[in-house]
Amino acid sequence: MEKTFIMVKPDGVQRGLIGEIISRFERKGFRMESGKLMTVSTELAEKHYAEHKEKPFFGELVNFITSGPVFAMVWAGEDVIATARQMMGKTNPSEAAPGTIRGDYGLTVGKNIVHGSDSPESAEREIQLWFNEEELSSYEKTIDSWIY
Ligand code: IDP
Repeated sequence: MEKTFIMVKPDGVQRGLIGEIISRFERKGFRMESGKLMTVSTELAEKHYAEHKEKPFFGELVNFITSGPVFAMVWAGEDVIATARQMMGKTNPSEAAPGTIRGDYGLTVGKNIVHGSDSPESAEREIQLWFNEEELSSYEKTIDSWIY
């Protein structure tokens, strides 16, 4: 089963949206396999956003993601990577469609509530980066036969 890394960013945590975001993925039929509230170190933030190192907003991005706790998760399900990105909406909330997480709750690109891996390679890299072996679990739900 495909897996992806989803994170409620500090703005989403402060605004009380952890439950709402979990709920949307749960109701869709996806399965949470790991989840933790944590404060992000500068080192982890810089590794996570390494592809944006040269961008002018990199410093701001690292400062923001380390500014307060985040809720980090692994979600599993068929096509979860692409589907979760659809459910999150476009990076800039002003362009994200209503009904998406960013479209419903965000206003600016710097504070866009949620992160989700953008490819199978990123998902694998990010899951390894954010979770250690003991924190990763894989299980089945009896409801799965009604979803698939
Ligand atoms: P994604 O989160 O939708 O995958 P990316 O292009 O990978 O989008 O950018 C990572 C994060 O960097 C975005 O979620 C957003 O919070 C932030 N970001 C992207 N562009 C800008 C910008 O122009 N100014 C400030 N922050 C930005």
